[in-house]
Amino acid sequence: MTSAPDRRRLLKLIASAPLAAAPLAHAAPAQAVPRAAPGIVKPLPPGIFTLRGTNAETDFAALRDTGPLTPADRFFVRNHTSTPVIDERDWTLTVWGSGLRGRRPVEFGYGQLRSLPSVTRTAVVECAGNGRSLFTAQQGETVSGTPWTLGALGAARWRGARLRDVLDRAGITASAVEVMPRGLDDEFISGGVNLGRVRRPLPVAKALDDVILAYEMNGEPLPYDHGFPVRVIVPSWIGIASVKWLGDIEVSDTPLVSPWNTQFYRLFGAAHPAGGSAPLTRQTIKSALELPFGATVAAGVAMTLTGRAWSAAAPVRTVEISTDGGEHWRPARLCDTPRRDGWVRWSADWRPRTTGRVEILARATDRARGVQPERTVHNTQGYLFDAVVRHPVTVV
Ligand SMILES: Nc1nc2c(c(=O)[nH]1)N[C@H]1C(S)=C(S)[C@@H](COP(=O)(O)O)O[C@H]1N2
Ligand SMILES: [Mo]
Repeated sequence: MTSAPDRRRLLKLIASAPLAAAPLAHAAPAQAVPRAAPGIVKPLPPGIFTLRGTNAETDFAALRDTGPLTPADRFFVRNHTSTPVIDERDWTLTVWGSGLRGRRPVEFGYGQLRSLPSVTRTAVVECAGNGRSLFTAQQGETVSGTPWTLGALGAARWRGARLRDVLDRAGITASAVEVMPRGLDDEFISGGVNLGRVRRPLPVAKALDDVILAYEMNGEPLPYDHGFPVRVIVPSWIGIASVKWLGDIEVSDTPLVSPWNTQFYRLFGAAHPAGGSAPLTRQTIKSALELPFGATVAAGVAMTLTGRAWSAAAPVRTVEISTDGGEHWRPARLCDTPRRDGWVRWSADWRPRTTGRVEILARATDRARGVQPERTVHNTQGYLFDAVVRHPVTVV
């Protein structure tokens, strides 16, 4: 297998050859490069990823030997369509709309963006639907959408320009209320309807607070699948806010809508307001074992259970575990200093005594006094699963 930079160069050659005059190469970079999912550029080895349509979920057990940051080659991919291969020399960001002085659009080149003061920050990107399959597996409920287990997230160190600096330079006015970043990937067709390119409004208060226009992930240029050349990172918010392959940002003095804040990414169902909840913003609290579901372990042999816990509201405070289906609980050791927008690794020793099927549970609390509930209130699209997961293990 060739190294990452070689692959990138190769892909660029393939992508730019037939479309030399086009500003963006949307041609599938496929053929010459082996890959396992339609539209994803990087290799997706079994044992590290589970393929789910146009997406790839990280197998949680594959994080066991990784540190606090998820290596780019193990980071989950959530693509509405497919990864576009874009040449940074052809890339520009257009900022436009009624919320700019004189309503004049302003453009930024890649070099220009990189020459702005940079910020570096560790943040989790987690899909709002992470854990969705557990609504069915654990609560017997029907939900629509990609049936993720718990691996639709990753933590990385992102470096980029502050969105605030870009908006200031573009001439954002005091009357702007929302901004809407939009991706350069293909238009998304859902149920035969063209919903246009991925885009979702972001209130100005959040946009001016801690949002980054990232060009680096874990000290390297962004990989193609994670938004090269530039993506939005919205710390602590659901993954859809962190628009990849950023092409333009509308700045508006009136509220904006897109399918991603109207028909998707709100809570619908019996327990929610008629017509749906407000658009989702922050992610929730979860913990997960670095062990496959249904793993087999040996009776009488001491082992160390490991996992991770994370919360978007506040740093994790405690993780407790139960190895008998929830009857007895004990504290797990936290292996990292808990911080907001990151996860904490935890471990606990266990010597399984009796053979048979058991459920291991891990329950996190955070410093905002959040605790994982026993059940998550159902919503039809299966967002924000936060219940304690009953992780099946067979002792032999
Ligand atoms: N342009 C664009 N941005 C996007 C998406 C997409 O399909 N296109 N998917 C979103 C969703 S739903 C998630 S969860 C995250 C996933 O980021 P990752 O693929 O880098 O893990 O990207 C978000 N940004
Ligand atoms: Mo997502």
